[in-house]
Amino acid sequence: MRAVLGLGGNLGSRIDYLQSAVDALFDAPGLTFVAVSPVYETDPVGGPAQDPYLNAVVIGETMLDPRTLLDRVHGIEDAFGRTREERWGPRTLDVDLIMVGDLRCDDGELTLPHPRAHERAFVLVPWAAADPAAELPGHGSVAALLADLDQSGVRLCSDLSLEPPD
Ligand code: PH2
Ligand code: MG
Ligand code: MG
Repeated sequence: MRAVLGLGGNLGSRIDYLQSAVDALFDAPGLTFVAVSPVYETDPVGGPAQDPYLNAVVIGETMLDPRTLLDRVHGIEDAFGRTREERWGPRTLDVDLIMVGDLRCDDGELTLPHPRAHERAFVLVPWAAADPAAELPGHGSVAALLADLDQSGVRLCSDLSLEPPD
């Protein structure tokens, strides 16, 4: 199954947190690297007044249960100093499961596909850059979703990039 993960952070050395997340995500069996997007600086969406984010998307192939992936994601967020802080507030590192194949689930702990991905330019712009043919289950093509979204808060950082995992 194709697994798409969104990466974001707006505290500390933002690019280093994102690179650490890419490395750690693929550092255990069961998730194989496919692609990583360019890096974007983005205006914060929701929450209190806060600094701009860096956002990117990373794509893998997996046979893992999404709950196993979610445990891995939480372990990585914890390892990089994230506490369960204010909803939509500032954070060093946020890793979100955007989709895992065509799986649907909604059990309070995990919702797939991500319930707000279809309206978030800071997810869809990097995703489309990494995979121009991307489809979001239940919502159609990412390129078509983007055609209806304001992308003015999402700026390509041509001086920054993420390496494939080591
Ligand atoms: N994440 C949030 C809330 N707001 N805004 C931007 N630009 N980027 C994010 O990753 C982000 C956000 C909660 O996860
Ligand atoms: Mg998030
Ligand atoms: Mg999150």
